[in-house]
Amino acid sequence: MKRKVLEALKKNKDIFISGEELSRKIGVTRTAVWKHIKQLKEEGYEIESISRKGYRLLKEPDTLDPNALIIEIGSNFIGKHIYHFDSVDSTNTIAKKMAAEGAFDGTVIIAEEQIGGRGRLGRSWISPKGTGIWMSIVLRPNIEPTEAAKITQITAAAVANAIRKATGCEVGIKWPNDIIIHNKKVCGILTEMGAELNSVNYIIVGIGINVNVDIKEFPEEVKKIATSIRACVGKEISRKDIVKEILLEFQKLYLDFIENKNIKKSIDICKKYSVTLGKQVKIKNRDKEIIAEAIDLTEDGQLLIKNESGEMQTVISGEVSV
Ligand code: BT5
Repeated sequence: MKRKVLEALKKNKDIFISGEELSRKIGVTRTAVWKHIKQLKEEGYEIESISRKGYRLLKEPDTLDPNALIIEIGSNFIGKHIYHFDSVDSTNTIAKKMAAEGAFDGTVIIAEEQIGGRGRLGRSWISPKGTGIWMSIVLRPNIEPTEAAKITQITAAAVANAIRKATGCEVGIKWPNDIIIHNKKVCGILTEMGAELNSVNYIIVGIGINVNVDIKEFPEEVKKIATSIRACVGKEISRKDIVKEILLEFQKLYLDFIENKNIKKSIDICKKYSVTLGKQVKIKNRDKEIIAEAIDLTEDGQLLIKNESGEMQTVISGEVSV
């Protein structure tokens, strides 16, 4: 109901809409309308109310309010169900639990803060309150477990496109899971799955973005390698606008994969914005480290490299430094 009140206000942004009209449109009493308006105001929405004229939405807060997001993306799939938490351990952990309990394909989990945010291989991901995007998407694709890495490439392409669109910031993609600005990390992607030997039960794709995060507050070793969108643009940026673009872009690229059984569109974007290709790179994989030239991305998202003895080989994951 609150979503319907908000939707009506958003649709009539510059004009007043009377309590009577709202109650008729939504099918609730005028007292109920008043209560929802009061709640929206408490959540930070600036709503002007004038007797005999009604209500008018003046300003929306930059919270990641699922109601506002759902109205704006008008989603048919990714983000049809959005859960928003104040503070969590890790959105990926919550998403996994929800997926195991039957959450719908395309469910999105967002938190204002993570106190146990995770990177790959047990590393931690710093996720301060209210200034970043810490979110996970539950997916249930009918694919082989070996294809899961493709989801990381789809996500990298979607996030890069979305940040460029929403902020104008010229981000690059560092294979396989980093979005960077001037060689510093602004976003990391963590893809995890629940699977049998040859079938995927669910995939969780976690996205962490430093939007308005103050990097100065980070520990010394992360400060050196991290940046934020605010630092790139020079002003605070709406997290909601970026989330909206990511969900829309991701849906487009993911459905292309599901329907056409290839990730060509995503790979083209990853190549276009790649900061790795054509360069000498150092790739760390478990305890092995190789120096090689990054040549290309294969059609399924692996990195094609030419090693020091001139042999070509593909790498499915790893730590790349340019
Ligand atoms: C990643 O791992 O880059 C994946 C990060 C995924 C985070 C999202 S947030 C929502 C969802 N829920 C989670 O719990 N996780 C996902 P990796 O490539 O292993 O990089 C981790 C390294 O990045 C750390 O060891 C630090 O050096 C650095 N780091 C940590 N926090 C950072 C931050 N906020 N910004 C930039 N770099 C950071």
